[in-house]
Amino acid sequence: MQRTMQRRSLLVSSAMLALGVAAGCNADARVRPPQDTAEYATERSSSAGSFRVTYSTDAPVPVGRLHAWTLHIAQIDGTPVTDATIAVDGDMPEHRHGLPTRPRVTRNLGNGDYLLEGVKFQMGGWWVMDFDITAGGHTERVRFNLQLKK
Ligand SMILES: [Cu+2]
Repeated sequence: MQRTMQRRSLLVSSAMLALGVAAGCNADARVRPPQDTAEYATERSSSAGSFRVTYSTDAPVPVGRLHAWTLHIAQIDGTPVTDATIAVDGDMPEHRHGLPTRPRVTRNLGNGDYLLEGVKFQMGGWWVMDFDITAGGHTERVRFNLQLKK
């Protein structure tokens, strides 16, 4: 009886290990990094096309160091969006983990510029940064892809 249970738990942990390895090896086609270089642009349109968002930060984007981003948010015609509320979330889809910090917009710099502080990427590889931007009574998401060198 005891022996059977031990064997069963061994099988379960082997299966879990195999799953973990598969995830780490990018075996899941749904989470492959985008191949199109346009997906890595620093200027992107939001999900429903209302906002055009640009970020600027240190170049190259640092790994393992706290740094800040400046976001510029405009309407499609270029008019700055000066009263946006911005939520941010960063993620490594292949690794199923997020950022080690909780970056947030700490200052409205005016003219559509916003200061994002507390960004830290703990490793190189493919990252996504999602911003949920609320202005004019609706919210749209913009996603930036980054390929960071270790
Ligand atoms: Cu990772």
